[in-house]
Amino acid sequence: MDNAMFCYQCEQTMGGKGCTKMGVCGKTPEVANLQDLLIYQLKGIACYAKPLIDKGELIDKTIVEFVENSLFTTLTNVNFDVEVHIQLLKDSQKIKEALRSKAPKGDYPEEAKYNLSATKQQMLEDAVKAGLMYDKDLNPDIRSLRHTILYGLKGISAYGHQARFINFYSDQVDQFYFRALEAITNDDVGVEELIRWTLRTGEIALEVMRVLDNANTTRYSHPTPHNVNVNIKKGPFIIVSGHDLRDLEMLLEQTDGKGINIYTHGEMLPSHGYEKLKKYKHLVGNYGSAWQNQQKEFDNIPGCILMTTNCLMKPRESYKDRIFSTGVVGWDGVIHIGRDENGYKDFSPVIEKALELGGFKEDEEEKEIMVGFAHKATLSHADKIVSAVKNGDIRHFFVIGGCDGARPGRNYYTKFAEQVPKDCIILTLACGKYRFNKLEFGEVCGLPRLLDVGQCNDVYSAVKIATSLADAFDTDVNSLPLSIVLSWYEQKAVADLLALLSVGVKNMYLGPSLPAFLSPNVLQYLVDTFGLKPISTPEEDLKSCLQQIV
Ligand code: SF4
Ligand code: SF3
Repeated sequence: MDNAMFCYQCEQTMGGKGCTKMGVCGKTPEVANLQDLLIYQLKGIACYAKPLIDKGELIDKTIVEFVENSLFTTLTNVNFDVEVHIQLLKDSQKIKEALRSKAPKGDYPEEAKYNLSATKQQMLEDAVKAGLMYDKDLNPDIRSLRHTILYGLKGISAYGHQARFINFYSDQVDQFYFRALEAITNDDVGVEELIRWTLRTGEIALEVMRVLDNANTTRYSHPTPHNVNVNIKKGPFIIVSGHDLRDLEMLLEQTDGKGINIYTHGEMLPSHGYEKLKKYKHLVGNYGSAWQNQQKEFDNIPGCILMTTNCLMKPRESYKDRIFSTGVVGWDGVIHIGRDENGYKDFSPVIEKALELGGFKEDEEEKEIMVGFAHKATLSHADKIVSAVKNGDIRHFFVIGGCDGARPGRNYYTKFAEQVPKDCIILTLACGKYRFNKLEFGEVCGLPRLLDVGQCNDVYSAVKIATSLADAFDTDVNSLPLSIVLSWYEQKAVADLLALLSVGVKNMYLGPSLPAFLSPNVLQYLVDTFGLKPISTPEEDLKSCLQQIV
């Protein structure tokens, strides 16, 4: 077995084409190939589930959960642990056999008929035929659309997983996993149908974000503006990264009164806006910046880190003994905190380690940034915003958001935000905000010029804000004085982009580079239909946004 692999699902893919020897993210060929085989198995499962769904059967939620978690496991920077993948593959075979025995007899694709081999070595040999590029003769546009849908599904699974953890889900989303996986396996589904499936993936992405918004706001109440200290405080601490608010809540409960400070990191920053999380006094602030700086920021720190969803990078030896994973996240040799059948997690190992490490020795002077401008908080100012736009006091809105990443070209987003004129408002979301969220933007018409809408899943909030403003102006989203400038890195951003396209948003800017999995024709379709533009320079793009006809 050689060490070949092929993965091009994220923005940092090698040479802008594909990782073939080792993932830039640290994914080994072994894990990459097992992930290919796992997706192959999920497709097989979907082929048996689809006719059952067509007959009106509801697929068992344990199977839905398995498919959702498996998709999420293969998302960039989530799980690098070989054993986890082997176990998922074994479980997939059991599920496949159970569905096969229930499904109507017929001619099913190879993905369905395949039976998992017994050993890891054999699995890796079988994985060759599950490779993304295995069928050399496949029409490149079909391949591109199939992969776009697959990556959109991975993003959806991340949000679905988060919502399901607090018992919120949607049957529509749950069925879509199977329907879409079947559609991208079915050779009878051609380019035009796949385009429809791609847009449908966007609709479902928006739906799962709506479910997650409902889950988070029901459980933790609607975010409200809140100042967050971004400097450190004396004492033992735990840094919580990722997106999962329930993990943070459990950790806050378990550390209450123990003299441990909790800091958010990366995408956990917006959690400070939720009433039922910010009530904990030991949620003291936000540490560091976006995911790609973690190896430097976690180096030798005298405290613990908990990674709840993504984005995990290869832990350095200097902190491998104090970083913990939970949920679907994993790395060989990193302690994983599991859950019991009720979803309860015991974070004692993290807490004990944090106390043992002792924490920071000194307080730093406080520096605050503001979060908490999700749809409810922002739209509570709708009247003011509408009249300020009508009076010409607010000229334009910019949504600058998405994933952060390591490429030097990403300072485009900092420069863009810096150059936004003073009579314009910036809405931001996801970890791309760390490119500029510690800069001073001041106010316009009594509102902060930088409004932090939330995590990447809060694209739902941005859509809600935009559509409500469009209603107030009696127009459509594309006629608002609003421009969207996206940065992408992993597959949740693919789901976000498809969600925005599915509601008809046009003329978005996308960077820092375009996805390698878009074929020239598929890209052209997106340009022609949606006016999607690659970013150029902040000056040029800003100029053309402001020239946009209102
Ligand atoms: Fe490469 Fe990204 Fe795939 Fe990792 S996830 S192997 S960096 S394309
Ligand atoms: Fe960031 Fe991974 Fe995508 Fe949720 S945490 S946006 S990159």
